Amino acid sequence: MAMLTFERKYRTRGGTLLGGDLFDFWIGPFYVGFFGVTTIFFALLGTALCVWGAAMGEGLAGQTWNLWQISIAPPPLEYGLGLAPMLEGGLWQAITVCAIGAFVSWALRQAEIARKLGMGYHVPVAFGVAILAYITLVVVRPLLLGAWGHGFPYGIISHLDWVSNVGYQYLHFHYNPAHMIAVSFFFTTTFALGLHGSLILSVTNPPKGESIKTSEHENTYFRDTIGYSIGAIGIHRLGLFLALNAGIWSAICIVISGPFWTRGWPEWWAWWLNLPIWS
Ligand code: 07D
Ligand code: U10
Repeated sequence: MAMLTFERKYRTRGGTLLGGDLFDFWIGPFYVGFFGVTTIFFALLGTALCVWGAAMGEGLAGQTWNLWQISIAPPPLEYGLGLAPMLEGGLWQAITVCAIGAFVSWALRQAEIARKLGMGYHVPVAFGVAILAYITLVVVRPLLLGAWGHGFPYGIISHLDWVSNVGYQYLHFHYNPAHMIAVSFFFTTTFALGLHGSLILSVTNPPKGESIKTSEHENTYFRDTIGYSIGAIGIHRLGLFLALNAGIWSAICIVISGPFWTRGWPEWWAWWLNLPIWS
């Protein structure tokens, strides 16, 4: 079915999660929906607050329009879990609300589109894991530590400084076992997509005059090379599994740093040296 014919066929009302027929229409190629409107609302408001903060001097070294230096900092730790004045972290709190509002709206819009198309919810679930990692950083961990000041600052260089500082607070973050697992999953994800992308291009993009190859070729290629092929649907299951675990273990690695482990991460491995088998 040609794309336009297909769109005409599926572009019917219904399947919305909230608001019924309200905003249940398309503008050009974009589905609007109730959550499309809330996405735009939160994204515009949050961006405007960032620009306002930059104008009011929330930079790394005072007022700046240098994109690298602009930074909206969370409140000082003294404010604990309370609301802070606008220019002392209140802005960061408002922007965090907008960011979560926009991300969650986006996920719900993905879910509505999936419902309209009669598809599974895999995409919004996957994006939900990214949102989970973000919320762990700026809501769950600060709540557990007792101050919004434990959130990371919204700036390009400043959030890198935060990662470095928080990392060294635990002496050597590479020794965080959950960080190890998260990193292993990130690397394995790129490995799997590298294999999959190259395999698909190698069979579907033949030189002029040659025919496209089949899934038999794909399976045989990997059986010949490593003795096993996971299959066409299998590689996508594996890819989703690896990618979701990368985000989940990232969230775990940061939420245990502080709330559940306060010493240096290298020290955590003392359990290994303390095993009775060595004595
Ligand atoms: C959080 C993103 C969610 C995104 C959402 C949507 C928009 C819209 C619009 C552009 C989870 C965003 C959308 C904004 C934009 C337009 C149009 C995804 C998230 C909702 N580390 N480390 C990680 C590595 C070290 C430290 C994670 C590697 C050092 C700390 C990952 C190395 C020390 C924290 C990771 C390394 C240290 C981390 C990040 C190597 C510092 C965290 C990925 C090779 C001295 C953070 C949950 C992530 C974390 C984190 C990788 C080194 C400290 C596993 C490869 C040793 C403090 N590190 N790290 O979270 O876990 O993805 O966050 O050395 O807080 Mg680390
Ligand atoms: C493609 C395709 C397509 C196909 C295809 C294929 C591409 C068209 C047609 C081809 C694809 C395939 C054949 C599949 C390819 C496979 C992959 C890409 C990889 C798959 C990988 C996985 C499934 C798993 C990946 C797992 C990961 C990333 C996590 C790994 C985690 C770790 C290594 C842990 C790291 C952390 C550590 C070490 C610290 C952790 C510490 C703790 C948890 C504490 C506890 C620790 C201990 C108890 C350790 C104690 C140690 C001990 C006991 C050691 C003992 C040692 C001894 C020697 C005895 O396109 O379609 O179809 O076919």
